[in-house]
Amino acid sequence: MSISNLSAVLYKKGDLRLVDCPIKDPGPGEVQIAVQRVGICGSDVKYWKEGAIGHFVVTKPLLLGHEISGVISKVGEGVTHLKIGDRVAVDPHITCRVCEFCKTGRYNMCPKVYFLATPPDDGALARYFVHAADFTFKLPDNVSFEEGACVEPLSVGLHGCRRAGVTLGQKVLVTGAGPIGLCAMLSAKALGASAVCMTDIDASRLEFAKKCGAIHTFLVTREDKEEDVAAKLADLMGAMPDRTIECSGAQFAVNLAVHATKPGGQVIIIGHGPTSVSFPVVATVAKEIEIKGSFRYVNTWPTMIEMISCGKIDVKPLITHRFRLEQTLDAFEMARSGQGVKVMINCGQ
Ligand code: 572
Ligand code: ZN
Repeated sequence: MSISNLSAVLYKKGDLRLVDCPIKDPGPGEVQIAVQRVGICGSDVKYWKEGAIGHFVVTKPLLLGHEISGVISKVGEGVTHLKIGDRVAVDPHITCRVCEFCKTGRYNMCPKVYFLATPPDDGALARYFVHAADFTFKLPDNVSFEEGACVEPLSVGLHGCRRAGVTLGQKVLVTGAGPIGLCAMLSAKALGASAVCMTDIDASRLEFAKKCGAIHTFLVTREDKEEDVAAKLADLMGAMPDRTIECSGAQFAVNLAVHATKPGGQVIIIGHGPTSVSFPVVATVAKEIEIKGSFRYVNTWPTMIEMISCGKIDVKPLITHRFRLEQTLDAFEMARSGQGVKVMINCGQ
Protein backbone atom coordinates (compact mmCIF):
# COMPACT_ATOMS: atom_id res chain seq x y z
CA MET A 1 0.00 0.00 0.00
CA SER A 2 1.44 3.39 -0.95
CA ILE A 3 1.19 6.18 1.62
CA SER A 4 -0.32 9.38 0.28
CA ASN A 5 1.76 12.54 0.28
CA LEU A 6 -0.82 15.28 -0.10
CA SER A 7 1.12 18.39 -1.20
CA ALA A 8 0.26 22.06 -1.92
CA VAL A 9 1.70 22.72 -5.37
CA LEU A 10 1.58 26.08 -7.15
CA TYR A 11 1.35 25.17 -10.85
CA LYS A 12 1.40 28.76 -12.00
CA LYS A 13 0.26 32.16 -10.76
CA GLY A 14 -3.18 31.78 -9.15
CA ASP A 15 -3.24 27.99 -9.62
CA LEU A 16 -2.60 26.35 -6.24
CA ARG A 17 -3.68 22.70 -6.01
CA LEU A 18 -3.52 19.85 -3.53
CA VAL A 19 -2.01 16.87 -5.29
CA ASP A 20 -0.39 13.58 -4.33
CA CYS A 21 3.39 13.66 -4.78
CA PRO A 22 5.96 10.86 -4.44
CA ILE A 23 7.56 10.45 -1.02
CA LYS A 24 11.36 10.65 -1.28
CA ASP A 25 13.73 8.56 0.78
CA PRO A 26 16.50 10.38 2.62
CA GLY A 27 19.97 10.16 1.10
CA PRO A 28 23.21 10.33 3.11
CA GLY A 29 23.11 13.24 5.55
CA GLU A 30 19.38 13.73 5.05
CA VAL A 31 16.22 13.06 7.05
CA GLN A 32 12.65 12.39 5.98
CA ILE A 33 10.19 14.48 7.98
CA ALA A 34 6.48 13.83 8.59
CA VAL A 35 5.41 17.47 8.46
CA GLN A 36 3.24 18.65 11.37
CA ARG A 37 2.78 22.42 11.04
CA VAL A 38 3.52 24.91 8.26
CA GLY A 39 3.06 28.66 8.73
CA ILE A 40 2.08 30.69 5.68
CA CYS A 41 4.54 33.46 4.84
CA GLY A 42 3.81 36.60 2.83
CA SER A 43 6.11 35.22 0.13
CA ASP A 44 3.95 32.07 -0.28
CA VAL A 45 0.94 34.31 -0.84
CA LYS A 46 2.88 36.53 -3.25
CA TYR A 47 4.07 33.59 -5.39
CA TRP A 48 0.47 32.35 -5.46
CA LYS A 49 -1.10 35.68 -6.38
CA GLU A 50 1.68 37.30 -8.46
CA GLY A 51 3.76 34.34 -9.65
CA ALA A 52 7.04 36.07 -8.79
CA ILE A 53 9.06 38.04 -6.26
CA GLY A 54 11.69 40.10 -8.06
CA HIS A 55 13.82 37.80 -10.23
CA PHE A 56 12.34 34.67 -8.61
CA VAL A 57 9.63 33.60 -11.04
CA VAL A 58 7.40 30.52 -10.83
CA THR A 59 8.12 28.82 -14.20
CA LYS A 60 7.44 25.23 -13.14
CA PRO A 61 5.24 23.68 -10.42
CA LEU A 62 6.44 24.83 -7.00
CA LEU A 63 5.70 23.24 -3.64
CA LEU A 64 5.08 26.12 -1.21
CA GLY A 65 5.83 26.43 2.53
CA HIS A 66 9.05 27.20 4.39
CA GLU A 67 7.96 27.64 8.04
CA ILE A 68 8.15 24.00 9.10
CA SER A 69 7.99 21.65 12.06
CA GLY A 70 7.57 17.90 12.02
CA VAL A 71 8.61 14.47 13.22
CA ILE A 72 11.56 12.47 11.85
CA SER A 73 10.13 9.53 9.88
CA LYS A 74 13.34 8.17 8.30
CA VAL A 75 17.02 8.85 8.83
CA GLY A 76 19.64 8.74 6.05
CA GLU A 77 23.10 7.24 6.25
CA GLY A 78 25.56 9.06 8.52
CA VAL A 79 22.97 11.07 10.48
CA THR A 80 23.71 10.71 14.18
CA HIS A 81 22.07 13.68 15.95
CA LEU A 82 18.47 12.77 14.98
CA LYS A 83 16.40 9.59 15.22
CA ILE A 84 12.96 8.43 14.10
CA GLY A 85 10.29 10.03 16.28
CA ASP A 86 12.27 13.17 17.13
CA ARG A 87 10.20 16.37 16.97
CA VAL A 88 12.01 18.97 14.86
CA ALA A 89 11.99 22.46 13.35
CA VAL A 90 13.60 23.18 10.00
CA ASP A 91 15.93 25.93 8.79
CA PRO A 92 14.84 26.24 5.11
CA HIS A 93 18.41 26.68 3.82
CA ILE A 94 20.47 23.93 2.29
CA THR A 95 23.83 25.46 1.48
CA CYS A 96 27.06 24.31 -0.19
CA ARG A 97 28.97 24.33 3.14
CA VAL A 98 32.33 24.98 1.40
CA CYS A 99 32.16 28.53 -0.04
CA GLU A 100 33.76 31.46 1.81
CA PHE A 101 30.35 32.48 3.23
CA CYS A 102 29.45 29.02 4.51
CA LYS A 103 32.92 28.67 6.01
CA THR A 104 32.80 32.05 7.75
CA GLY A 105 29.41 31.66 9.40
CA ARG A 106 27.34 33.55 6.84
CA TYR A 107 25.59 30.69 5.08
CA ASN A 108 22.66 33.01 4.27
CA MET A 109 25.00 34.53 1.65
CA CYS A 110 25.84 31.15 0.01
CA PRO A 111 25.51 31.61 -3.78
CA LYS A 112 24.62 27.93 -4.25
CA VAL A 113 21.84 27.90 -1.66
CA TYR A 114 18.71 25.78 -2.00
CA PHE A 115 15.99 27.63 -0.11
CA LEU A 116 12.61 26.01 0.48
CA ALA A 117 9.67 27.42 -1.48
CA THR A 118 11.73 29.88 -3.52
CA PRO A 119 11.65 29.14 -7.28
CA PRO A 120 12.93 26.77 -8.50
CA ASP A 121 13.35 25.13 -5.06
CA ASP A 122 10.40 23.25 -3.59
CA GLY A 123 9.02 23.87 -0.11
CA ALA A 124 7.43 21.51 2.39
CA LEU A 125 3.69 22.16 2.59
CA ALA A 126 3.02 18.42 2.32
CA ARG A 127 2.69 15.33 4.49
CA TYR A 128 6.34 14.35 3.99
CA PHE A 129 9.52 15.92 2.69
CA VAL A 130 13.27 15.31 2.83
CA HIS A 131 15.72 17.85 4.23
CA ALA A 132 19.41 18.19 5.13
CA ALA A 133 19.90 16.82 8.63
CA ASP A 134 22.34 19.61 9.57
CA PHE A 135 19.57 22.18 8.92
CA THR A 136 17.08 20.22 11.05
CA PHE A 137 16.85 20.91 14.81
CA LYS A 138 15.37 18.84 17.59
CA LEU A 139 12.59 20.51 19.60
CA PRO A 140 12.40 20.14 23.39
CA ASP A 141 9.18 18.54 24.68
CA ASN A 142 7.85 21.89 25.93
CA VAL A 143 8.05 23.57 22.50
CA SER A 144 4.92 22.85 20.44
CA PHE A 145 4.86 22.10 16.71
CA GLU A 146 3.22 25.49 16.14
CA GLU A 147 6.00 27.24 18.03
CA GLY A 148 8.53 25.12 16.13
CA ALA A 149 7.15 26.35 12.79
CA CYS A 150 7.32 29.94 14.08
CA VAL A 151 11.08 29.66 14.68
CA GLU A 152 11.46 30.61 11.00
CA PRO A 153 9.77 34.05 11.06
CA LEU A 154 11.20 34.63 14.55
CA SER A 155 14.63 33.98 13.08
CA VAL A 156 14.16 36.81 10.59
CA GLY A 157 13.53 39.13 13.54
CA LEU A 158 16.39 37.75 15.61
CA HIS A 159 18.85 38.07 12.73
CA GLY A 160 17.79 41.69 12.19
CA CYS A 161 18.34 42.40 15.91
CA ARG A 162 21.72 40.64 15.82
CA ARG A 163 22.72 42.70 12.76
CA ALA A 164 21.72 45.76 14.80
CA GLY A 165 23.67 44.61 17.84
CA VAL A 166 20.58 45.15 20.01
CA THR A 167 21.62 44.90 23.63
CA LEU A 168 20.65 45.62 27.23
CA GLY A 169 19.02 48.97 27.89
CA GLN A 170 18.66 50.10 24.30
CA LYS A 171 15.62 51.76 22.82
CA VAL A 172 14.51 50.08 19.61
CA LEU A 173 12.09 51.32 16.99
CA VAL A 174 10.44 48.74 14.73
CA THR A 175 8.70 50.15 11.65
CA GLY A 176 5.95 47.87 10.31
CA ALA A 177 3.77 45.74 12.60
CA GLY A 178 3.31 42.73 10.30
CA PRO A 179 4.53 39.25 11.29
CA ILE A 180 8.22 40.10 10.76
CA GLY A 181 7.95 43.39 12.67
CA LEU A 182 6.29 41.54 15.55
CA CYS A 183 9.05 38.91 15.51
CA ALA A 184 11.71 41.64 15.54
CA MET A 185 9.94 43.28 18.50
CA LEU A 186 9.88 39.98 20.44
CA SER A 187 13.61 39.45 19.82
CA ALA A 188 14.53 43.03 20.71
CA LYS A 189 12.74 42.66 24.05
CA ALA A 190 14.35 39.28 24.71
CA LEU A 191 17.78 40.77 23.97
CA GLY A 192 17.20 43.37 26.68
CA ALA A 193 15.84 46.43 24.91
CA SER A 194 14.36 48.73 27.55
CA ALA A 195 11.75 50.20 25.21
CA VAL A 196 10.44 48.93 21.91
CA CYS A 197 8.12 51.09 19.84
CA MET A 198 6.29 49.88 16.76
CA THR A 199 4.87 52.06 14.00
CA ASP A 200 2.34 51.18 11.30
CA ILE A 201 -0.33 52.83 9.16
CA ASP A 202 -2.95 50.36 10.42
CA ALA A 203 -4.38 50.99 13.91
CA SER A 204 -5.62 47.40 14.32
CA ARG A 205 -2.13 46.01 13.66
CA LEU A 206 -0.77 48.31 16.39
CA GLU A 207 -3.47 47.19 18.80
CA PHE A 208 -2.42 43.60 18.07
CA ALA A 209 1.26 44.54 18.54
CA LYS A 210 0.45 45.88 22.02
CA LYS A 211 -1.21 42.56 22.89
CA CYS A 212 1.93 40.75 21.70
CA GLY A 213 4.16 42.85 23.93
CA ALA A 214 5.08 46.10 22.12
CA ILE A 215 5.76 48.67 24.85
CA HIS A 216 4.86 51.68 22.69
CA THR A 217 3.00 52.02 19.40
CA PHE A 218 2.58 54.99 17.09
CA LEU A 219 0.08 55.30 14.25
CA VAL A 220 1.54 56.94 11.17
CA THR A 221 -0.75 58.62 8.63
CA ARG A 222 -0.09 59.41 4.98
CA GLU A 223 -0.15 63.15 5.68
CA ASP A 224 2.61 62.96 8.30
CA LYS A 225 6.09 64.40 7.73
CA GLU A 226 8.90 62.01 8.70
CA GLU A 227 10.73 64.61 10.84
CA ASP A 228 7.56 65.39 12.81
CA VAL A 229 6.92 61.71 13.51
CA ALA A 230 10.58 61.27 14.51
CA ALA A 231 10.23 64.04 17.13
CA LYS A 232 7.00 62.53 18.50
CA LEU A 233 8.64 59.09 18.72
CA ALA A 234 11.54 60.50 20.76
CA ASP A 235 8.98 62.03 23.12
CA LEU A 236 7.04 58.77 23.40
CA MET A 237 10.15 56.64 23.97
CA GLY A 238 11.89 59.10 26.31
CA ALA A 239 14.83 59.49 23.88
CA MET A 240 15.66 58.80 20.27
CA PRO A 241 15.94 55.06 19.53
CA ASP A 242 19.45 53.61 19.41
CA ARG A 243 18.41 51.17 16.70
CA THR A 244 15.63 51.07 14.13
CA ILE A 245 14.57 47.84 12.46
CA GLU A 246 12.68 48.54 9.25
CA CYS A 247 10.19 45.76 8.50
CA SER A 248 7.62 47.46 6.25
CA GLY A 249 9.38 47.99 2.92
CA ALA A 250 7.73 51.42 2.70
CA GLN A 251 9.52 54.50 1.41
CA PHE A 252 8.09 56.56 4.28
CA ALA A 253 9.49 54.14 6.86
CA VAL A 254 13.02 54.27 5.42
CA ASN A 255 12.97 58.07 5.70
CA LEU A 256 11.43 57.88 9.16
CA ALA A 257 14.05 55.36 10.30
CA VAL A 258 16.94 57.69 9.45
CA HIS A 259 15.29 60.75 11.01
CA ALA A 260 14.13 58.94 14.14
CA THR A 261 17.36 57.11 15.01
CA LYS A 262 19.81 58.63 17.49
CA PRO A 263 23.03 60.11 16.00
CA GLY A 264 25.57 57.31 15.69
CA GLY A 265 22.77 54.75 15.71
CA GLN A 266 21.91 52.04 13.23
CA VAL A 267 19.07 51.41 10.82
CA ILE A 268 18.58 47.79 9.78
CA ILE A 269 16.51 47.14 6.68
CA ILE A 270 14.66 43.81 6.59
CA GLY A 271 11.54 44.75 4.65
CA HIS A 272 11.64 45.59 1.00
CA GLY A 273 8.81 46.51 -1.32
CA PRO A 274 10.03 48.34 -4.42
CA THR A 275 13.47 47.44 -5.80
CA SER A 276 14.74 50.93 -4.96
CA VAL A 277 13.78 53.53 -2.41
CA SER A 278 15.44 56.88 -1.70
CA PHE A 279 16.89 57.76 1.69
CA PRO A 280 17.73 61.11 3.34
CA VAL A 281 21.43 61.21 2.60
CA VAL A 282 22.13 64.51 4.39
CA ALA A 283 20.59 63.30 7.66
CA THR A 284 22.41 59.95 7.30
CA VAL A 285 25.77 61.73 6.91
CA ALA A 286 25.17 64.44 9.50
CA LYS A 287 24.05 61.90 12.14
CA GLU A 288 26.57 59.20 11.14
CA ILE A 289 23.73 56.72 10.83
CA GLU A 290 24.81 53.21 9.81
CA ILE A 291 22.37 51.57 7.40
CA LYS A 292 22.61 47.78 7.11
CA GLY A 293 20.67 45.13 5.24
CA SER A 294 19.45 41.96 6.93
CA PHE A 295 18.82 38.89 4.76
CA ARG A 296 16.88 35.91 6.13
CA TYR A 297 19.00 34.53 9.04
CA VAL A 298 21.99 32.49 10.01
CA ASN A 299 22.53 30.18 13.01
CA THR A 300 19.32 31.26 14.72
CA TRP A 301 17.48 27.95 15.29
CA PRO A 302 19.35 26.76 18.41
CA THR A 303 19.04 30.19 20.06
CA MET A 304 15.38 30.71 19.19
CA ILE A 305 14.32 27.19 20.21
CA GLU A 306 16.04 27.75 23.56
CA MET A 307 14.37 31.17 24.01
CA ILE A 308 10.91 29.69 23.37
CA SER A 309 11.65 26.73 25.62
CA CYS A 310 12.74 28.92 28.54
CA GLY A 311 9.76 31.26 28.10
CA LYS A 312 11.64 34.44 27.13
CA ILE A 313 9.94 34.48 23.71
CA ASP A 314 6.18 33.91 23.54
CA VAL A 315 5.14 33.59 19.89
CA LYS A 316 1.76 31.92 20.55
CA PRO A 317 -0.27 35.17 20.41
CA LEU A 318 0.88 35.69 16.81
CA ILE A 319 -0.95 32.58 15.62
CA THR A 320 -4.42 33.78 14.68
CA HIS A 321 -5.81 31.09 12.35
CA ARG A 322 -5.52 27.33 12.01
CA PHE A 323 -6.41 25.09 9.05
CA ARG A 324 -5.83 21.49 8.01
CA LEU A 325 -3.71 20.62 4.97
CA GLU A 326 -6.90 19.70 3.09
CA GLN A 327 -8.09 23.31 3.66
CA THR A 328 -4.94 24.90 2.22
CA LEU A 329 -6.82 27.09 -0.25
CA ASP A 330 -9.00 28.52 2.53
CA ALA A 331 -5.85 29.10 4.58
CA PHE A 332 -4.24 31.02 1.72
CA GLU A 333 -7.40 33.09 1.20
CA MET A 334 -7.31 33.96 4.90
CA ALA A 335 -3.61 34.88 4.77
CA ARG A 336 -4.23 37.05 1.71
CA SER A 337 -7.20 38.83 3.28
CA GLY A 338 -4.88 40.39 5.85
CA GLN A 339 -7.36 39.59 8.65
CA GLY A 340 -4.93 37.29 10.42
CA VAL A 341 -1.29 37.53 11.43
CA LYS A 342 0.13 34.01 11.36
CA VAL A 343 -1.97 31.42 9.58
CA MET A 344 -0.94 27.89 10.50
CA ILE A 345 -1.61 24.71 8.54
CA ASN A 346 -1.77 21.33 10.29
CA CYS A 347 -0.21 18.74 7.96
CA GLY A 348 -0.47 15.85 10.42
CA GLN A 349 -2.76 12.90 9.77
O1 572 B 1 11.14 33.84 5.79
C1 572 B 1 12.13 34.17 4.94
C2 572 B 1 11.59 35.06 3.92
N1 572 B 1 12.38 35.87 3.28
C3 572 B 1 11.85 36.71 2.38
C4 572 B 1 10.51 36.72 2.14
C5 572 B 1 9.74 35.84 2.82
N2 572 B 1 10.27 35.01 3.73
N3 572 B 1 12.70 37.53 1.71
C6 572 B 1 12.22 38.58 0.86
C7 572 B 1 12.50 38.25 -0.55
N4 572 B 1 13.89 37.90 -0.70
S1 572 B 1 14.45 37.82 -2.22
O2 572 B 1 15.85 37.67 -2.16
N5 572 B 1 13.81 36.50 -2.89
C8 572 B 1 12.57 36.57 -3.52
C9 572 B 1 14.46 35.28 -2.79
O3 572 B 1 13.98 38.98 -2.91
C10 572 B 1 14.36 36.86 0.20
C11 572 B 1 14.08 37.26 1.60
ZN1 ZN C 1 9.14 33.68 4.94
